[in-house]
Amino acid sequence: MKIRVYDEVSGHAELTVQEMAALAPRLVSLEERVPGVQGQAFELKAWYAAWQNQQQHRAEGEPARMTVEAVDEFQASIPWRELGEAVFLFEQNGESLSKGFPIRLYVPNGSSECLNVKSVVQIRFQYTDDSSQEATYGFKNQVTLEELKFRK
Ligand SMILES: Nc1nc2c(c(=O)[nH]1)N[C@H]1C(S)=C(S)[C@@H](COP(=O)(O)O)O[C@H]1N2
Ligand SMILES: [Mo]
Repeated sequence: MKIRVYDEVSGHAELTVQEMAALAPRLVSLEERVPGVQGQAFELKAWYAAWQNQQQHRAEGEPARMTVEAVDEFQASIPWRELGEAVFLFEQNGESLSKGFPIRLYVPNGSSECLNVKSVVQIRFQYTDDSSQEATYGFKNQVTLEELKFRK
């Protein structure tokens, strides 16, 4: 299963877990960031920098937000400033994830545990979005009862 990476400046790519992890300058033990949860992870921001370095067209500044989407269409859109300690978990006990495959985002000290998106298959780096907006999460295209009332 591949992970699609979209970048408003650099374009997009499809990477396997192994390809993603290989780009990371170093791996971290998840326990260091998320007490009680074991596994191998890589830091989002260091990964992003390494990935940008490979690109022909590089962004001039940092992204304003990152939006990730999962296999089950759960998604989270998170301001860059909230992602300082964010990591992607990709391996536990030397094996690919049994819960959260292919990779799982963890946002330590983020505004909500709900941002720890499992089974991420798409990552989007946005530069033009409003970074002052709060983080949001939930199922894509979920229609609230209130909205239904107004739909014809
Ligand atoms: N793909 C996916 N990731 C998800 C969710 C989900 O429904 N789908 N739920 C989120 C919410 S609301 C919470 S509180 C945490 C729960 O994490 P846990 O299953 O490890 O307890 O996962 C988050 N990640
Ligand atoms: Mo949640």
